[in-house]
Amino acid sequence: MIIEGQLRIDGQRFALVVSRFNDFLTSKLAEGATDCLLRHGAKEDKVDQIMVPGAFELPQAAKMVVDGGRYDAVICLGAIIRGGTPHFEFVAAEASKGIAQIALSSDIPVSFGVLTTDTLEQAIERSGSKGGNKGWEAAMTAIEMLDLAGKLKA
Ligand code: INI
Repeated sequence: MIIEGQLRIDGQRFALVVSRFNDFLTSKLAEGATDCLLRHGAKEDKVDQIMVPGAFELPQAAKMVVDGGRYDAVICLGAIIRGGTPHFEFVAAEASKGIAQIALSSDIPVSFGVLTTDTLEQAIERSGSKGGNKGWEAAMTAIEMLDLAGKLKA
């Protein structure tokens, strides 16, 4: 028997945790994620956007969302672009490790829609142009994992 999540939403509440750093990209990721949720049946009043300063803050805010107990899934969105210093490595490592840690310790799905790219062009490609929209993909993942969690509990 294969058990897998379906792409359906049945009244659940979603939290998008969105980094304001590189806002012109993260707003596109948030648009993509919201579009995905609404087109799979989410109600607009059950999708909230929680803003944080940068990707480094995503794990802590995701933890606040999980601990608050008001949402059924969390979608973390950010854009980290390599610069001329090692700063990128630290922010990217902490954001990804932190989000993974929250995901593992949480009972609800926490998905990773954070761009980590070498160039601005690569980031633009992945936030709604030729490389798709990573926000849309992260929302899709949250929907599937939420449905899978329901099946494994039932
Ligand atoms: N935050 C990002 O979301 N993306 C970046 O590319 C980035 N860079 O390169 O500096 C970035 N830095 C800010 C960081 O996330 C924190 O907000 C800041 O360090 C305060 O804790």
